[in-house]
Amino acid sequence: MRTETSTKTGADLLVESLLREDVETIFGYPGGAVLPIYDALYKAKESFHHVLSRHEQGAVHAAEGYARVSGKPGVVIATSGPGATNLVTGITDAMMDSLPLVIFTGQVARQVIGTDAFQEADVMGITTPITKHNYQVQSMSDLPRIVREAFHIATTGRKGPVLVDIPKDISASIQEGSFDTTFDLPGYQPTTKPNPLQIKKLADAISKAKKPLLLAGAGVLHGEASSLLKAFAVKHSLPVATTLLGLGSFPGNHPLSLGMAGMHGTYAANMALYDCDLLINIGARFDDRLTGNLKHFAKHAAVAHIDIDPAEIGKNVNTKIPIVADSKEALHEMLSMIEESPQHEEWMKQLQDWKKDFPLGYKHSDEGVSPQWLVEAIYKETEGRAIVTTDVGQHQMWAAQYYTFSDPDRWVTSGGLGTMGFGFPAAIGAQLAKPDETVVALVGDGGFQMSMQELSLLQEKGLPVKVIIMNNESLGMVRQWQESFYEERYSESLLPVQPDYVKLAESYQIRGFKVETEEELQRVIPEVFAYNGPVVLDCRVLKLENVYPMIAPGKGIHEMIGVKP
Ligand SMILES: Cc1ncc(C[n+]2csc(CCOP(=O)(O)OP(=O)(O)O)c2C)c(N)n1
Repeated sequence: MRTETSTKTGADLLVESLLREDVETIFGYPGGAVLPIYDALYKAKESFHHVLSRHEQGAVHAAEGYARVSGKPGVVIATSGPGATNLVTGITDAMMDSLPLVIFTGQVARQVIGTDAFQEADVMGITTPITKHNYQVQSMSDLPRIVREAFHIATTGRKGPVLVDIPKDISASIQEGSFDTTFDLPGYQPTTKPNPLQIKKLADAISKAKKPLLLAGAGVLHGEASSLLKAFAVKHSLPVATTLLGLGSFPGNHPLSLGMAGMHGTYAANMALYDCDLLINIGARFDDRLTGNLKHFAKHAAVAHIDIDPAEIGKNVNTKIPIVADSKEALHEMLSMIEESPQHEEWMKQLQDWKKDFPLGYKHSDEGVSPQWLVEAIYKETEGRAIVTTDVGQHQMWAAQYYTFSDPDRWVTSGGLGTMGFGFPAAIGAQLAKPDETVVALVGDGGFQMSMQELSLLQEKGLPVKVIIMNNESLGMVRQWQESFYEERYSESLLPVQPDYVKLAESYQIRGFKVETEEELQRVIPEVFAYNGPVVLDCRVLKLENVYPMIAPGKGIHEMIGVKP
């Protein structure tokens, strides 16, 4: 809380507010309604690193990647009308995956709002259902408080995107404004500490369980609770399955890990979810891609659900032990209050057998690069330590299956919304947040073509992102569903006409490679990672390979197809 008075423009006040929030990096794109803001940023350019995306959707996905790996809020600026509407997919993506963003949109001047003024869009109406909260600033003196509130709301409780719409007359007006950030949000008081009585109930359930299972979701990562999760699992010898977004919250190579659960999860993880008698969900949403047909999901289990968002508890799955809390606080209490471990030797033996008898696997082919092998080659070359971002589709699932994440915050994917075009700009944000880390954007040929204009940023900023296109000349996941459920009618899912990605990369002064065989890949991959700069690798893979195991739509979690001993 600070109160100072001086003569400033609204845009100056905004810039000052951003400095007070320790913002260093801003992703954005200018336009008429944000000209005063960009002018103020120009004057403060020593203080910020502004990243000029080539499309506003690129800016918001980059901000998501930045937020995901840094833990800090991603900040985005776009102009009114088309600038703001271009953000919509990314904002929805951040909302679904609980990523903290603060987005500033320009708006037409207050006196013309509602007149269909040039580049006017009802950003408040459009973004109300896709933001955690949104504001339209009505008075310059409110601006510092609103910015403070926006950062507070985005980064506390269940994190998410908050939008601040700023009419141009407010950003342009010069006033004697006071810098007052005092706020009071009585209706917004997220519960972070667990109720000890509920932890006691959980302790009791654990002591009696014969088939206990921990399910770790993205909430473990958002709560920075990975090391506590590991300590708790090890203390009681509890097996752990992770969701797609929870990968890395528990080491994938740990003996207690069952790997990823869900539509393309491992046999062991899915059967454990089917058969367990106590399911302890920490920070997962029980979404349909995880549960399959709810009729069969954890049907023999008492369910405990730990979530910072009370609205998630009991939403999809009946919950016996609800615990509203931050994952770190909850695990902390669980570690100190729960002493008695379950007697579950038989269960552990069963799980080991499932792991051993039904591992993930694929057959090599002489006809080209196996996509799974490509992921394994990237894993080996980066020693499992890269930050990996993906688009959505087959490559995303193979990355989740074959790149074993052992550390938190190295996996950046679009889980809830499933947004093609996410992976490449998200990698740019991740690389900006972690300049010294190896960042791989593993993308599909379909998804990459939705955001490849951001190659300009690799060139301009010299970011050493390794873009690896898993190129199956198709919208692979759509093609797979058409093969499996639509009698091979490949309606608009094949992409035989492709750009020359090597020339495309070279036109941005980026190194480009193309490989078509595993031999070539083996030769090129060390070069890709040894090179201290951006690379685009067009890797042609088998066109008809499918992702397995799979739970077909409408089926139960135990009804996987493509499981081979
Ligand atoms: C923006 C958007 N449009 C459409 C879809 C539907 N969709 C899901 S996966 C997929 C295919 C993706 O193809 P590609 O990027 O080449 O990846 P692949 O599945 O081949 O690995 C499509 C079209 C989507 N997820 N996102």
